[in-house]
Amino acid sequence: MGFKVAIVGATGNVGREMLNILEERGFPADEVVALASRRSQGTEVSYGDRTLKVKSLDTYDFSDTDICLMSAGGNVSKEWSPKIGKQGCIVIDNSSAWRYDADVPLIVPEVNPDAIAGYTKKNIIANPNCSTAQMLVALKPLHDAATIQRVVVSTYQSVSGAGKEGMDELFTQSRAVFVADPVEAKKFTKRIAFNVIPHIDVFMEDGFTKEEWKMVAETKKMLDPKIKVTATCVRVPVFIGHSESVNLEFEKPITADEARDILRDAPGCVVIDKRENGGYITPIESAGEDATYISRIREDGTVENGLAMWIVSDNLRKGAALNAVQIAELLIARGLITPKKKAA
Ligand code: 11C
Repeated sequence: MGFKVAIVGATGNVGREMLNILEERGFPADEVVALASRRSQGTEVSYGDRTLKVKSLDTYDFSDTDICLMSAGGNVSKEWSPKIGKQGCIVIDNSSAWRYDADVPLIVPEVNPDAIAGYTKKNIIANPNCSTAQMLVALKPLHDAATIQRVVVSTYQSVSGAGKEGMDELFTQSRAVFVADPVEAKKFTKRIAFNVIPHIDVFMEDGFTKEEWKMVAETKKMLDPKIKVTATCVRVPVFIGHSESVNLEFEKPITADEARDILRDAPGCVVIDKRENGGYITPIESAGEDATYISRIREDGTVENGLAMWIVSDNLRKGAALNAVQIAELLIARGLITPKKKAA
């Protein structure tokens, strides 16, 4: 007997990718239910070779559902995740609504799998921000080897991080530029086509943005509260795949060769690092892939025990949907969940 899984936000970029990934990985689901707001009720989404009709979240009863993968934004999650959790269904939430709650584990399975046991307080598990998830997949094995003290990261984030509207805006603006139509900015604060925007999410009082703050807070919660992190998050005209330029300062010496060897053996990591033309990853190549790619690993002599590197991953997969499905797989692997419906 398999699990009953609900996807909330099934019509969005991440919801659709969740359906793809459940199917691709042969997740042991007997039934998958696609849910969204009343507005999307009746819309069709694909789950492998099946077509699912989207049902309304408002009227759905979760009492016989085992796992809810939620990707419908913070407000929906704040309202619904506790109600769903109280019905005995474990919520794996992709929004930022619960990530910083001490009673909710924030999990990247390659980084802090043991923290998952804490989910029982609220029946909610949080999925990190895409930029943090991919960075920590690469940083965890290096931290274990030489103890990271400080991280300086600049991101190059694709428009799909801002949802389907973000992708549509890049497409529409690019077309408008080519046909000399007026270029309108709606989703982003400035034109994104043939431009970059150093602003993601809202501004905080200290001048950093919330996206930058998330990278700090989530690294501390999942990897090590002692690590100092400073981030600059930038939106770039790329459809899928977030890239990051990362400078690390370690407590102990570590060479670029040692880091490369460690990352080659690390779960979820693929090293592509030839010091020649094209010997590195770009976001286009990461789209549709599960790995976190690491390139341009080099010693940074401006600080003691410094390394610089380039980290790229598909933000909709490892940054969101894949990580959520991996969390569900971790629950099963650790025997923390069994299907509510037993075989007849
Ligand atoms: C972006 N990282 O690229 C954001 C999207 O906190 O889950 C995900 C926001 C979040 O715009």
